[in-house]
Amino acid sequence: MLWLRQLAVGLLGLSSTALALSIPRDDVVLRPDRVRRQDPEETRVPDSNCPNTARSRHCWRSGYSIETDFDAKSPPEGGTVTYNLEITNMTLAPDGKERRGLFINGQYPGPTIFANWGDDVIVNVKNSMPDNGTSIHWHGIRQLNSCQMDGVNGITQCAIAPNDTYQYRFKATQFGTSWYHSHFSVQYGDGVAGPIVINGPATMNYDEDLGVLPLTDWYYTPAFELNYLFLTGQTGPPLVDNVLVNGTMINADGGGQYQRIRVEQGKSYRLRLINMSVDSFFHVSLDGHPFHVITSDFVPIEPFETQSISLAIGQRYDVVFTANQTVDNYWLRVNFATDCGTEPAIYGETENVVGAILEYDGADSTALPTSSNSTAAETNCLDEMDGPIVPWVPNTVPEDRFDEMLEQIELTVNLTNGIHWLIDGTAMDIRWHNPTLEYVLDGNGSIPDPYNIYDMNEADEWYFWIIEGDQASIQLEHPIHLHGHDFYFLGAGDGPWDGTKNGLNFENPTRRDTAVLPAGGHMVLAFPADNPGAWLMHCHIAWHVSQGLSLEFLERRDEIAAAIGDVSELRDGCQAWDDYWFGPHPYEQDDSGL
Ligand SMILES: *[C@@H]1O[C@H](CO)[C@@H](O)[C@H](O)[C@H]1NC(C)=O
Ligand SMILES: *[C@@H]1O[C@H](CO)[C@@H](O)[C@H](O)[C@H]1NC(C)=O
Ligand SMILES: *[C@@H]1O[C@H](CO)[C@@H](O)[C@H](O)[C@H]1NC(C)=O
Ligand SMILES: *[C@@H]1O[C@H](CO)[C@@H](O)[C@H](O)[C@H]1NC(C)=O
Ligand SMILES: *[C@@H]1O[C@H](CO)[C@@H](O)[C@H](O)[C@H]1NC(C)=O
Ligand SMILES: *[C@@H]1O[C@H](CO)[C@@H](O)[C@H](O)[C@H]1NC(C)=O
Ligand SMILES: *[C@@H]1O[C@H](CO)[C@@H](O)[C@H](O)[C@H]1NC(C)=O
Ligand SMILES: *[C@@H]1O[C@H](CO)[C@@H](O)[C@H](O)[C@H]1NC(C)=O
Ligand SMILES: *[C@@H]1O[C@H](CO)[C@@H](O)[C@H](O)[C@H]1NC(C)=O
Ligand SMILES: [Cu+2]
Repeated sequence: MLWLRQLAVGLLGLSSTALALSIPRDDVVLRPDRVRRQDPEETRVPDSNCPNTARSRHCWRSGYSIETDFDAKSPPEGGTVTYNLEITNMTLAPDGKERRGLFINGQYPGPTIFANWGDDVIVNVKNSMPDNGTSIHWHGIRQLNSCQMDGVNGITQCAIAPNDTYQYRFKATQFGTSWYHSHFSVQYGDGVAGPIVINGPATMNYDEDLGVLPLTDWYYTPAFELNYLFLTGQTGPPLVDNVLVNGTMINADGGGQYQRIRVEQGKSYRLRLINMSVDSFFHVSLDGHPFHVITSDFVPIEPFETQSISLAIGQRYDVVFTANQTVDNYWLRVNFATDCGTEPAIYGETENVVGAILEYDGADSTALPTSSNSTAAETNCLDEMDGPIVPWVPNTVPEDRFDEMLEQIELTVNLTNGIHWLIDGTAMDIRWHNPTLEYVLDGNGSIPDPYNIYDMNEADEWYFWIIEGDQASIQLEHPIHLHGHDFYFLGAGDGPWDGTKNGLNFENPTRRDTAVLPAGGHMVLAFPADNPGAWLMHCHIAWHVSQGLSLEFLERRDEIAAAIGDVSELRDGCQAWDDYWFGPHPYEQDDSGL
């Protein structure tokens, strides 16, 4: 009905633009009245025979729809999609300036992996780099009973040796937008990353899907070099040279080019924003076009409207907007969050806009936009605050388990001999040839202390975690990402937790896989032990995870072998890695390994 209201306003104002654009459309927002939320029975029944079209995006197919709780119910039977990714050491110039990097299939970002909800996804990853191992993590993919496919070297597999191929097989149990990236030290900062799109239903209608718009901070110096200087305390966090939007941007000397996103006046579009940064927060806005936000990470949410959206590293938001302005070019602005990072040097001194160009059909396709910002540039490094992030399919976290199942995790930093982040006193430090899963499969209980293991042994029990940063030393926000689960985000705040449940939300809290731990503050997370495996939780600032900021949840250790089944890929991969690592490798591990 929202659209009808807009139509009425347009007609009353007799605005010619509004008239021209008023395509009749039922229910732009599928369920604007939150009242229905009070009837959980009604809203939870999946539609049966309802095709997914531009006017019925909430449908999927028989028995599955946006109302399906994808954690509780198996996904629809799907097909199989196969991709081959080959990582090579080569030179590219995404913003017009050449740099050596480690790129997938000769491009940056790597190819987008497309699948449908319920599909089996097979990805063959070949390591054609002469001098590094690798492993590819599928960010946000739940990997239900397939922990050996999570792609974390030293935890779920050995690093993939040069010339070796690892075959990843997993099911797309959720739908939406995500990305994949290397988990071999800071390698993804050198280019080993790409988008993932899993088609499924949506909480709002739109005419067309524009696809992914990954945002990346870009350094002209290789990430391994920058990381070493920071790790050893010789420099602070490296300064960003540029920001790439969908793998392209202009540079300070005028070379390179903007991504142009072409739209037709009157149509509505879905755009998938992904923060693939190493160390940068962004705020994204589109001049003259407010966003309706429809997902956070892989979780569909009640749509809310905003002029600007904040993305921490690893986070994704899918937005819908309507091309209802006059035919022209408009800036899509990517503002750097200067509160927790330094703006790329070139943009401080010039008037260049960091972002991309929305180009209407019929507009001058060589001109730059002259549009002005619809909102002031935000500079904070906090999670999105402009709208309530309310999952579409409601869930309740059992408050009565809180007191018994609560565990506190203390984050501190040690600045003697370089920089090390400590989790309950220990910086993470894994070995690429001894993954946690191998210890588990071998029944070897002597997992080293710096693997930072937190056991979760009781099947389907809810576990509650308070992560608290030492106030004296930690003046930075950390985007915390969990593998193997979406967590329920019960709350966060400045300073230490006050020891009470006041202010914590147990009733349909935000559910996602990445959230921000405020500087020197705390956050409270919960999730049930419903996926046996070894699951990494880490800060997604690549430098920080390299400096030890991570831990592992070892979930239902005794059930893992039976749950995950075939581990031949893991075993063969470890054999190949051992041959390489105890043979010809030129470099040593000098960080946490992740
Ligand atoms: C364009 O659409 C947005 C919602 O997407 C709405 O807020 C705005 O009023 C519309 N503008 C016109 C001129 O119709
Ligand atoms: C990439 O090539 C450069 C230059 O030959 C070399 O120094 C570097 O070690 C290589 N990196 C990897 C990961 O193979
Ligand atoms: C990976 O390759 C980079 C060069 O591209 C090098 O600096 C680094 O030391 C290598 N790391 C390992 C452990 O091979
Ligand atoms: C990888 O294969 C190439 C070509 O066969 C060979 O030259 C190179 O030595 C191999 N690298 C390793 C580490 O085995
Ligand atoms: C991003 O780039 C890819 C590959 O070039 C392209 O298919 C896609 O449409 C682009 N995304 C947008 C939003 O323009
Ligand atoms: C990406 O995440 C980083 C760190 O969380 C954040 O500083 C940056 O602003 C984010 N980028 C965008 C486009 O949101
Ligand atoms: C545009 O951005 C500038 C600088 O952030 C700000 O002063 C101005 O108020 C913004 N315009 C609107 C309409 O918010
Ligand atoms: C900090 O690191 C130094 C050097 O590695 C070590 O001697 C010291 O015990 C550490 N302090 C803490 C509190 O862990
Ligand atoms: C268990 O792992 C440790 C560390 O890798 C190793 O030294 C030990 O031999 C292993 N024990 C068994 C029984 O395999
Ligand atoms: Cu961090």
